Amino acid sequence: MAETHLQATAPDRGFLTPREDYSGLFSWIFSTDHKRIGLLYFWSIVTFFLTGVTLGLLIRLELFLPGKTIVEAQTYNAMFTLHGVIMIFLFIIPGIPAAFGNLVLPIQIGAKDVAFPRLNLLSWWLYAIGAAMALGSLFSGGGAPDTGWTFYVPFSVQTTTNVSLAAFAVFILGFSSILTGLNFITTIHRMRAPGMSWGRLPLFIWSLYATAWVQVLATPILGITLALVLVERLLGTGLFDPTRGGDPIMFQHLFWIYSHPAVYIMVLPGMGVISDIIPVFARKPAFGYKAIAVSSIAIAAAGSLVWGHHMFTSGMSDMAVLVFSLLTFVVAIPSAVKVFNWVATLYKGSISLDPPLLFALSFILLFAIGGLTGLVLGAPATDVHVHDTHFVVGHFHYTMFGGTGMAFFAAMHYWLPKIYGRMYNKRIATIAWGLIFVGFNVLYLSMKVVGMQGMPRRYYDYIPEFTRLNQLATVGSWILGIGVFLMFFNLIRGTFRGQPVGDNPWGGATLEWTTSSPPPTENFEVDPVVTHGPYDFKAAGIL
Ligand code: HEM
Ligand SMILES: [Cu+2]
Repeated sequence: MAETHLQATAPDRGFLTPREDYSGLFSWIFSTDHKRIGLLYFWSIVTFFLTGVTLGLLIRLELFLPGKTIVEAQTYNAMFTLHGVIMIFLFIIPGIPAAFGNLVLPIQIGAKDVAFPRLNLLSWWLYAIGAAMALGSLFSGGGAPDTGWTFYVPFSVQTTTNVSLAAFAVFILGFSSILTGLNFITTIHRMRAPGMSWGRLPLFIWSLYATAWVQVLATPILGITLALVLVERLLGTGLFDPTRGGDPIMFQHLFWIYSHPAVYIMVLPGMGVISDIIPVFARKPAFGYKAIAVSSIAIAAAGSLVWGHHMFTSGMSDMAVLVFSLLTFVVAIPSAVKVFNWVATLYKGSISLDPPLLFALSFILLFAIGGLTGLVLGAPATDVHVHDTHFVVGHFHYTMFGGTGMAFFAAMHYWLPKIYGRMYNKRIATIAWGLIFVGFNVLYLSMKVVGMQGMPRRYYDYIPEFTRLNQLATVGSWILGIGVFLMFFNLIRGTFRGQPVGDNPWGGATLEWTTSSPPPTENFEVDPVVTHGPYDFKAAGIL
């Protein structure tokens, strides 16, 4: 179907055409156009993601055999710390909201830009500065941080490595996240086009809205917590030191009060992407629009109350363990509501298996596996067995990479043709998807099994009995790695040389498909008036 919409001539370059006030690089890093800022985010996030992937491949290479394979233990500790910090704070948290939220949110609601364009640019600058500091922590001070991305005390206070700079970097990155959230909340409230009622918001916008509230309310807690670690390191305040009346468990509470909700900052926008993509490729209105929209808010609210499930083995009262476990299971309900509604949307749909849908379907399957293994961790009795093993590493890669990562890939295959006006090679995209899907499961399923057998995480070495499964995982990481690099190669080639596409290559009914590809600087030639819902293909004249 899509090919029939392709146009023969090269696209008008829209907002990508350099403007007069600045030229070259400056026309990007000083731009207040939300689409340019979105692309700045996108390409910087992709760069960090590929760096993180390379580190992941190196971690797996070291674990190919017991004992030393390629690096010393201290280097290994630095590698998984940097891998975690990059993947969490530089890729998965800002990934979808900052890159794709900026690219499409204003267009989807019919606005010319976000509410505070300069603040938006500041957010990106803070992201870039924070990222530079995080990378700088490798080469300065007492050497690369070795605490893992969670910065647990007392180790993070005692280690002589450069934790202070890394913690400060995360503090700065938090500001970036908060400013993006504030901008989106205001934009969604104040800038919708005539006719764009709350009941007509695309589900991606609903998910960004729920996410933005978590960003604004929860991120300051992380900032304060890491600032306290910094103060403790510099001044020895003793807040977390029991010999001075402090409490290391308090750090864990504070850290997870942010970092569990952060899981929803990561995954809700991903769910929004999936909710937008499935109706388009099933050529059916979203089943249960209201339930999907409300479940985003329910997940954000309930998900903010479950942080204690990270601390079942840290020493909490039995009553606290019981309550946190129960609440954890409650979050499964709105998550399942979404999955059921996606599947119901696909049911009897006229399905085209284009690359965005392939990634969306992988999201559903892999995220479901991640969620179900999450219940194993949410039940205290089974958590005691697998806590801090590779089972946990398998679980969170299934949710974060299998979930949000796949949604990020789905989003870029869905929206980049709109932004650049050109299409990548769909066959190569499908092959890359296949490699990613197979490699992913070989890698992380092996980790889960070896974790259940008792292999702890964050360990440099292991007993010979675990060798087979570790080798299998490492081979999986190669397949996955090849798939990832092939995917980006194809995408980059497509943005420069791909076939020009028309305004609406997929046949979507949301507003971004009514403007040209690439969109003009102010998004629409004629201010849009919204007359139908986001998945009403009939009213949009597409079906
Ligand atoms: C090719 C891709 C990847 C590979 C091969 C890989 C591999 C690994 C391995 C082996 C570990 C375990 C280290 C340990 O606990 O001993 C790990 C940890 C981790 N990974 Fe990945 N990973 C990949 C992608 C990702 C992605 C996309 C994300 C985020 C969405 C991610 C987030 C994390 C985090 C947060 C940790 C924990 C680090 C820590 O314990 O401090 N990884 N990864
Ligand atoms: Cu959690």
